[in-house]
Amino acid sequence: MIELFGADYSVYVRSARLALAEKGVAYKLVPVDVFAPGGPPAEHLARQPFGKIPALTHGDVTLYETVAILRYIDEAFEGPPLQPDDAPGRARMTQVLSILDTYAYRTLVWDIFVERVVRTRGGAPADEVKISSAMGQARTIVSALEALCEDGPFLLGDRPTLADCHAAPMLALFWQAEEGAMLLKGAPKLAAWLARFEARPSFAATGQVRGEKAS
Ligand SMILES: N[C@@H](CCC(=O)N[C@@H](CS)C(=O)NCC(=O)O)C(=O)O
Repeated sequence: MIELFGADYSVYVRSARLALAEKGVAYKLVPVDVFAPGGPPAEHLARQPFGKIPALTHGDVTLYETVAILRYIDEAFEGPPLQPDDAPGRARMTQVLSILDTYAYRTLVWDIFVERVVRTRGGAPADEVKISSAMGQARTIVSALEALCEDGPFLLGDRPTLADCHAAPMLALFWQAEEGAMLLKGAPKLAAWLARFEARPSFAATGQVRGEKAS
């Protein structure tokens, strides 16, 4: 049995859950709250020394870092392949995963979604300077992903890949912010892909609690 350690509000945990759902692999989500007062629990730091979620165990295999987990899910289990067959396709998928990790998560989720949507839910004002400073990078991310987006129905063509699983949780949150909705209006292929992917059963089955902690 796979155990996935994390929280249902986490973007990165949702990426792994989407891959498991698309693959049709059963797993148990074991709650870990890395934002708990006092920090991540010691037993989680033994699995993930940086104190992030998710981590995964499967028999003797323990993994952390979401992209490694995504590849393991695809390669260790039966089910529809979630990586392209050819070298250019795999490289393109890796390029998208890298863009998401390196540029998109912090900017789209923390600097824009958390500031505009989560923080203001509690009545606090958004940090407008942080949001405006993130907009240049957000524009670049959206236009880069729009340029890489195939005609569909999936991000990289005719079947879902790990790129869909990793991109959808981040972009779905970003879309909830007015800045995200505005930038996605200028990226029609990406917006249409996101709407289609959000309608998939895997997306509904991995729904996040829209709480204070959404990240
Ligand atoms: N490089 C890590 C990043 C994971 C990550 O940042 N997860 C967030 C939740 S979505 C987290 O654990 N944040 C806790 C913190 O930053 O203290 C991965 O790929 O798994």
